[in-house]
Amino acid sequence: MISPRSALEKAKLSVVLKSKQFGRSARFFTSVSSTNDVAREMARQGAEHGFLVVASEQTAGRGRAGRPWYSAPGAGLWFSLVLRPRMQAQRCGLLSLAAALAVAEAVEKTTGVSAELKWPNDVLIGGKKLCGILAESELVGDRLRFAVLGIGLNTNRAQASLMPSAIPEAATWLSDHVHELPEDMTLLASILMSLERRCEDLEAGRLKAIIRAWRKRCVHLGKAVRIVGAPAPLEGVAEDIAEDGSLLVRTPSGELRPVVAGDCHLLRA
Ligand code: BT5
Repeated sequence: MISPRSALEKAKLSVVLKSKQFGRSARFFTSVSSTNDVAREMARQGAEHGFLVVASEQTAGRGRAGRPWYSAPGAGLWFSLVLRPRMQAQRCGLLSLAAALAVAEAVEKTTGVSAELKWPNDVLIGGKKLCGILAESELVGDRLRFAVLGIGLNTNRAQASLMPSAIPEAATWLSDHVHELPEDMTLLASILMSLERRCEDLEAGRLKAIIRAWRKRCVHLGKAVRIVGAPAPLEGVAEDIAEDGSLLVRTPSGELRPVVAGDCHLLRA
C-alpha cells in the first residue's frame, strides 16, 4: 500500500539526494513483507540499477539464513536496492562488505557518532548491532543477472517498543546515541550516495580502498573469535580481511584459514 506519508517521504528524498543513479527511481510503501522480495520482483520486471524500495514496516523482514529481522513501523530505515553491477558474480560477496562500510560512513557523517564494523555484514555502535545487510543475487548460468541489497538500520527505539517482545538484546538504535535524530530521508540520501561511491570502487576493482577502510573500523581484528555457520566451527585470531572479502583466521595450530561465510563471535577469553 502506498500512503500519502510515503509520497511525502519520496518527495523529501528527491530534494536531498545528489546521487547519479542510486534511489533516482524509487517506490515507497507503508507495509510490505520484505523489501528484498519486492525489489527482487521489480528487478525481474526490469527495474534498473539503483532502483530503491523503501517500507515503513516489514511484516516478514529477514536476515541471513532465514533469520528474522524486526522492522516495526517508524523504528528504522528498511530498504532494498536493485543492483546490476558490472562485475563478476563471484565478487558479489563484496557487495555486503561495501554496503556495511557505506552505512558506517553515512551514519558518522550525519550524526558524528562513530560506527564500527563486524565481519561480514554488521554495523555496530558501542558493540551493539545498529544495522544488518542482506545481499541476494540471481544468476543466469554463471553470470550475475541482478543483486538485491537489503539494508535495515535501527533509528528510533521509542517506536521499537511496538515490536514483539523478542527484540534482540544486542541491538541498538541511533536514538540511543544522539540527542537529535537526523531526518530519515537525510540519512537515507547520505547512505545512498556513500553506497554509490563504494559500488563504483568495487566495479573499478578498487578493492584495496574498501578493505583498508574496513580494517580501520573492524571491531575484531587481532582478537580471538569463533566462527559459526561455516562448513565447520572454527576458533582462532581474526588476523585480516582479504581482498576477496574473506576473513583470515589464524588457528591455534598456526594455519591461516580464509573464511568466506558464517557468523563471527568475539571471544572474551
Ligand atoms: C542481517 O542478518 O543482519 C541482515 C538484516 C537485513 C535486514 C534488511 S531490512 C531491508 C531488507 N529486507 C529484508 O527482509 N531484509 C533486509 P543476520 O546477520 O542474519 O542477523 C539477523 C539477526 O539479527 C537476528 O537473528 C537477530 O538476532 C538480530 N536482529 C533482528 N532484528 C534486528 C534489529 N532490528 N536490530 C538488530 N538486530 C536484529
